[in-house]
Amino acid sequence: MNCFIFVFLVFPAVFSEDVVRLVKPPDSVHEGLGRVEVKHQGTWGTVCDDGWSFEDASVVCEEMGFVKAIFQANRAKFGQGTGPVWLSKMMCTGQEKTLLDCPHSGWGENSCDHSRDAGVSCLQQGLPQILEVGCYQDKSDDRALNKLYANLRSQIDWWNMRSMVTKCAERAFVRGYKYFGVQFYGECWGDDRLRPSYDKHGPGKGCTDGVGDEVHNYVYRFAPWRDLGCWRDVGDGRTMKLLANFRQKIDWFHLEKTVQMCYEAAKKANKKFFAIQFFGECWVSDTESYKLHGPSTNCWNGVGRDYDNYVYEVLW
Ligand SMILES: [Ca+2]
Repeated sequence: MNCFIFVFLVFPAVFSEDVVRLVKPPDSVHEGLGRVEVKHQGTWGTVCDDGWSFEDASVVCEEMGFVKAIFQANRAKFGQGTGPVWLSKMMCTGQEKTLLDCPHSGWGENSCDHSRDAGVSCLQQGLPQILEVGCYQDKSDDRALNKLYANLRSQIDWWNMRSMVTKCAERAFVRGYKYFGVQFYGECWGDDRLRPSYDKHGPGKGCTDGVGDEVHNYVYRFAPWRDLGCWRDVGDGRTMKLLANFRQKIDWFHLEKTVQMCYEAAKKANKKFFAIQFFGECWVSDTESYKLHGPSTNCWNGVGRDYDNYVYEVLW
């Protein structure tokens, strides 16, 4: 009896609480993208794209636990919802804890319909390291990378063109692309093949500041490893196994080349983790044994010193 009364009294309060959710389009394989919906007076409804800005999208992405917003979506890009269009003219500063803390035109106070439902695309996790591949020619009738996955030409920052690389990278990453190119200063070209033929028309000279011109892609790829940081090792009872020694090949101006060589050796040996110690030694393990003696602060950028492992995980 008591229990029945408890349920009866408490649940209406829970149901009437305002909350926010993301509704994925049915064909989407990614998390962190969808139509924004809010529940008010127990009924789910949508948000109008009138005044829908990057700051508004940022608040939604952060309250949903994602790293950051990639872009705000207008015009029901992620599908039309049903029920009331609850909110419009959102005016978040980007600092709010939830979309519900942002000023707006009033609950249900708008003349929008669902063709203007707002959405967001969020970055789920930090980007892997972005490696430069180089500048390559493209042809409009035979594309080197097969998909124009974002056209950001209206958002080019001409004083900071390299910022386009990050914008294209975020959008490539959520699509699962391993390679992408920045063309015509603001076009993001990608490819769903594991090893696309980005070089089919040969290298070119039409790139500046990390981006390509009308007929060039500045091509990038995501590093096939994840950075796991610096860990202490001891001379007696090693935490990993020495697989290869690249100390004779160290390029002191490009230590990332050692990371690349060790990655390739680890991949060939079918090892899950690899580490650079003493600037040029390549150590590997199948388990998280590298954690045994705890973290260290004694590494250089990406490589360990004499008794430290800078550890990476092989992703693919
Ligand atoms: Ca706004």
